[in-house]
Amino acid sequence: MALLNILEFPDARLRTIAKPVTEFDEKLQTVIQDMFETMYDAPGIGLAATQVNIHKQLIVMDLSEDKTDPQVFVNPKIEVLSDEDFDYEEGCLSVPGFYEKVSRPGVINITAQDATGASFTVKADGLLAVCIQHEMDHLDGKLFVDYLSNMKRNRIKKKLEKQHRLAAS
Ligand code: GNR
Ligand code: NI
Repeated sequence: MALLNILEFPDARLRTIAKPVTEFDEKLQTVIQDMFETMYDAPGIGLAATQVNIHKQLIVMDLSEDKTDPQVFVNPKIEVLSDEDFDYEEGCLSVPGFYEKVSRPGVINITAQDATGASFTVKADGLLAVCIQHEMDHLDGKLFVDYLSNMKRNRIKKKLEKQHRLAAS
């Protein structure tokens, strides 16, 4: 097991488009284990491989109160089921310390593969719908700050850049 380094905005590597997972091998199982360890340690409720500089379509998540419900989504696709948008105050381990309201489709179907490659479909609303869409954005090189005004995003960028400068010196 290993803790992985989480990239932070505005790191350009967070803009990389993830490629589909094709091999459901031992190496994939190790990456999944390391991603869970990193997510629980952070702590966070989800983690996309992009955030740990692995550019594969791979997401781990645990939305349970007691951290007993690990979920893996490989090569996820979503279908929007409702025109109704849902607003949620989002945060991100790659944008530490900042929370802003984001509006996303409220009800979706997720089709993905599990760690063994088996396909499944789940209907999602509420936090699960928010989280999977937030994580799938990471796989497309997108961050929740991209939904904010240029002014808000730039303010966050300057603050994090300053923090990174201080941490490096
Ligand atoms: O831990 C996280 N919490 C969170 C809260 C509201 C909306 C989305 C999230 S995901 C985030 C972890 C993360 O950055 N995943 O990419
Ligand atoms: Ni995130």
